Amino acid sequence: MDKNNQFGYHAWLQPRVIESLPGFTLSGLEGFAYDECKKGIARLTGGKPGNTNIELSISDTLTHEAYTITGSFDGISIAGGGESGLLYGVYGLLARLSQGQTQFDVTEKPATSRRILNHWDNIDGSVERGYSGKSLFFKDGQIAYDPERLHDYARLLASIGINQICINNVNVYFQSAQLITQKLPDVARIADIFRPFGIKLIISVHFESPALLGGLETSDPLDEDVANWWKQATAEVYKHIPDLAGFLIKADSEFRAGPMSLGRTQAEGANVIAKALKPFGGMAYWRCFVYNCMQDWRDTVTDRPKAAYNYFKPLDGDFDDNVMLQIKHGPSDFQVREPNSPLLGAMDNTRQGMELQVTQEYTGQQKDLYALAVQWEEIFEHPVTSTSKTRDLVGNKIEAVVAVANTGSDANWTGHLLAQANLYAFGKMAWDPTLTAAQVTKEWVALTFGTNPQLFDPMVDMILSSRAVYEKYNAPLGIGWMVNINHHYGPSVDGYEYMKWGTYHRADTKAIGVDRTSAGTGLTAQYHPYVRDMYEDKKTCPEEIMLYFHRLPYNYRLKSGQTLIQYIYDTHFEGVDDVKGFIQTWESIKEHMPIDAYTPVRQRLDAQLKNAEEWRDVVNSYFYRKTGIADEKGRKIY
Ligand code: GCV
Repeated sequence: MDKNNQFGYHAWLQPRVIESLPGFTLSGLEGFAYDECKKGIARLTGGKPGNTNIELSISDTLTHEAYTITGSFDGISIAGGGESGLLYGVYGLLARLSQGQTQFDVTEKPATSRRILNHWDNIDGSVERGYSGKSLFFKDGQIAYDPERLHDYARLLASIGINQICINNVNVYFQSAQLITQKLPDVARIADIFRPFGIKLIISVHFESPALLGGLETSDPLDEDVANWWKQATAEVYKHIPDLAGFLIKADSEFRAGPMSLGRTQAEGANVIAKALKPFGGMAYWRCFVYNCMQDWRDTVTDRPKAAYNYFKPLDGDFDDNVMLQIKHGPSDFQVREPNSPLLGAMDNTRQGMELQVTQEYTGQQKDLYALAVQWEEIFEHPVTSTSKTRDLVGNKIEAVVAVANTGSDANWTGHLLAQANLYAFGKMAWDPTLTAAQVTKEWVALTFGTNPQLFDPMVDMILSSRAVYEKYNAPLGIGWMVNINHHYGPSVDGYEYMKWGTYHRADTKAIGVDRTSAGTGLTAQYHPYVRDMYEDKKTCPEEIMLYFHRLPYNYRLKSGQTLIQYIYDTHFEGVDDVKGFIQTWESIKEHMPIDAYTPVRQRLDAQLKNAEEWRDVVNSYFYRKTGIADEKGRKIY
């Protein structure tokens, strides 16, 4: 089937003629936004003639990305602070028209100025932790893409406010390291596609590039030749891509080289690259996913979640002003439930961005339905300092919101059709972190499927409940990591237990969990006192995260009166029943959607059910065998 005809290709920009709309004319500033407006209006009206005028203009009183939309079907004005703002205003109007709005008095400006997607795409065309086909940018060691598809992709991203993308994996191997030396004209052509949409490129670079690409004896950041190599290479990059947003660097992390292996600090490592970027206004995005991935599992003192704070907090103030630390939202690694990273907001003199994952590495791999927006709402809600308002990322010193992309060559971009909702939610919530999961999910369903209440309400409820459902059949109460090793789909309770990765639940016959309070590993002490005290005490520690901070006996009574073991049994049975409920819901709304939307999702729900059953039986059997405690309800445990 032609990709453009398959449901899902247009995502939330569905070509759906809305009969109640008048015909429109356009006036004002001609250019890219004007053309996008024209195309969008044709998509929604089918080119209906009429005389409701839309006027486009630039307003000096607005900031570059801000916009206003005013008026009604008597006449509409869109004003942008700059070209990007005007374009966002156009997409903003089209989305509102799609949802039936008729009067406009809107002022919008993004809460964060950097809303970034990181692609973990390899030059061979594979995508690390990608569940939507192959890379959109690379194939067989070359830059290779479908220009029309990339153009459509750029439009999708711009329509939700994303303004930077990193095109290659943070795990940089030799060929992708060469992007900044050998392949610049090709990278520049990709930049050309994204530029009119207000999206700038980032390139992941190898920390040892001076040695690897430049033939130097060392990549020591304090070596003068190394500094010069970075300066020259970066200048060359900017000749080809003058508006490159910067470089992204994963160093001293999971077998990747970094400054530490050369006896230098993270700041010294980041600054040598930042200095090369500085004359061009580029940013060094420096990841903080630094931990010992060769831990002896017998070592009960080292605690991986403490690592990032331990490495970076003492360096506050040492980083150049064009270094942005990129900090994963939780101290572990994109688990279903984690506290916020204690490093977020902890440094007064260092620029910080928060990294999320739209790709569902540990959250169902786009086979299982999982509403990430629900989790992000909690993450944004949670205070990282005691003084700032929650959901005020900037007040909490978070200047950038980054997410690992969930898109690829699959016709519907995200593999699971409903995983489009996660990409949509990311852009919208990065723009406005005060939006709720319910708001963005409703918007996505309305834009993608329309507002027929017979479909709309059940679909919204199903999506919104999906995070809680996945959590029920996954690892309990925030303990995480009970996944199959390496590929991270499906259950393996002890899979990571006797490994080097620093991810242990330490379950025995009596209790489970790692004590991370002051009596244990002391992770709690890394948090602001307000947050520390909450986690420190079992009475105030939110129950859903209890096993992240406390070691509990299986007969520990939760607030519900249930014992921990019974909670594990009950939630795992419930999770499976809930997935059966998803299938019923999907069947009940089948007639209200196209068959090519219904069928692939139904297939994924069937796969999800099998996965949930596997989780239920593996987890319940594991704990039954460990404890010998029977299920109060007498259900079958293997
Ligand atoms: C890109 C986890 C993932 C890796 C990923 C790494 C990272 O460990 O499993 O695939 O590597 O995080 O974020 O750097």
